[in-house]
Amino acid sequence: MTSPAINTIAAGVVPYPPEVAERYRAAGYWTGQTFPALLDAAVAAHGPRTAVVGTGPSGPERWSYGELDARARGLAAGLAEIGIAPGDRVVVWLPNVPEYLETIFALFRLGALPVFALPAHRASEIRYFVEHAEATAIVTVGRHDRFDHAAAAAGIAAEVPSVRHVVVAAERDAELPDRALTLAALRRTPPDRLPGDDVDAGSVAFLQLSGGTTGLPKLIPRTHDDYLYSVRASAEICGLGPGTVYLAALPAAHNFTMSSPGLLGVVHAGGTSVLAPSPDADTCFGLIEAERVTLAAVVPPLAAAWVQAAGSTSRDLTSLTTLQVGGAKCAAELARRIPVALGARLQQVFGMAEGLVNYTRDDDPDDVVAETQGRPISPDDEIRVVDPADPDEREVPPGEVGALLTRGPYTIRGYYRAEEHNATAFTADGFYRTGDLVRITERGDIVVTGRVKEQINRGGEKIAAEEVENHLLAHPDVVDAAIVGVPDDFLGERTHAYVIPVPGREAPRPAALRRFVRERGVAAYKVPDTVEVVDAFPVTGVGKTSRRALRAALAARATENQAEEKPS
Ligand code: OOB
Repeated sequence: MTSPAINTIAAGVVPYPPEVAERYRAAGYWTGQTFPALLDAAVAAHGPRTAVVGTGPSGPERWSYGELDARARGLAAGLAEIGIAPGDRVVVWLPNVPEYLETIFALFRLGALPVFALPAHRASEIRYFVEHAEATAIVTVGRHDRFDHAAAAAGIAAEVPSVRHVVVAAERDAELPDRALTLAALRRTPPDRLPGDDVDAGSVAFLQLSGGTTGLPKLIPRTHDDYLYSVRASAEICGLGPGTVYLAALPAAHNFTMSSPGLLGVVHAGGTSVLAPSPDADTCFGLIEAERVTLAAVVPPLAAAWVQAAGSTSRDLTSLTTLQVGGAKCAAELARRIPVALGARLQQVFGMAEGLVNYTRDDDPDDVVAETQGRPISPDDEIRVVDPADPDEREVPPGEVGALLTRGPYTIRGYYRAEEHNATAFTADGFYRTGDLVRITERGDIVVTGRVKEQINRGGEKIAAEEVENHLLAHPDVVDAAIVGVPDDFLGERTHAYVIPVPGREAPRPAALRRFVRERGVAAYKVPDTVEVVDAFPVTGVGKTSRRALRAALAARATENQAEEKPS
């Protein structure tokens, strides 16, 4: 007798229309595979092969697929014992340690949903994820990057009633805040069957973070069916196999690192993932040489730093066959230098946590690889390029720039518990408004030319202007604030804050305002790079005063100034 399949969560999730889901199944995209089944298949086919290499709290680790699975099952048993159940949300706030994979597969084995936080996030962001997802636990590390994650998590747990447990990847209990548990203390002998074995592949597997355009980041519900389709197809496009050695240089929890084809693509292919504790060239070149890494994924500023460092390295990088660059626009000049400097093929990756991922392909001509952001994974990824000024969103003529809308077998139909926002982020017929400006070349490749969304892309790290403005507005001496992206040679963009002080009071100093934002507990990359105190915002010609118009005018002025500063 088979038990009825578990549907993890449904409330707050916009489902795919049944006839669309049926079509994706019939086409063979959605296979019914779940995350536990993905690991089962890897263990069956590649059990003794090395799955993961990295440095955890107790030192260097090297686990086979069999060992990774045994750890995940053991941890799942312990988590079940403390009450983590199918459908529970658990915030995973871990740096690139092997325990990251152990933790997410333990949660998948329980049918519990990881909520992926970035290691750079701080208390204000974590508290929001915990509250919004009504998480029952937080899994984190102790001190990392000069910040006590465990203490911060314990502080949040004490304030948010839904959180019953803080679990820490740490060696000794002595290092822990009160009532926190170590991963090690939770490991048990697992039962033969765990709840995750009965999870419906059509239900939500985890909640991923959006870069965000409004005040607070949105949570993205991805199903087993949709996500694993993108993982398997990505692994195929990128030619992964048991011989693949993948270097995770960016945060493991980012969608690029996780699934494009990333750590999960490697599990599907039976390859090896090497988790880099830091993305810098020194660390990564050392790992490339030591582990004979074949594939790595970076954002453009990192690619530039690696290209620079390659000139003087004594490390042997010859194993590296492909460097993937994505998360932000890769300049064509940088793209052309990558193969020369690193001896590796470039692959551009234009993706988004909401779904759609595009790759340049191995057999694309060099110019296409250098100058485009590739084409979609799936023949059923629907792409519309529309006039952003047209209320009817009519498509622009072929080859012209427009706003990118997309719908397809691994693109969400709505954010989690965000009905109001969904009404503007998605069209009535289910297309996601990406906020990116693109054009499609004659060959069908996508070129990203800009964006219409209120987001700053700081070297791949996404910043919602409004979120940072709200932090500045919390300062008692500030009446108004506007954050703009300023072109930056290294990062692509950095942030500049314009701040209007309360009249009659002494204007706060820029350094004090930056410290104020940092001390509110936000990721360091969101702290404005520069702050300028002004009496009023420059007004546009038409005299519009909406924040959007203001930001556009300020951005234009910043670009002009930069051009003036740099006579060519
Ligand atoms: C990836 O995902 P997110 O969710 O952090 O950010 C998505 C946004 C895109 O809408 C676009 O604005 C920008 O990041 N972006 C790019 C890009 N890749 C992402 N803009 C220009 N060129 C590119 N190659 O960033 C992400 C997810 C999966 C794979 C790769 C990246």
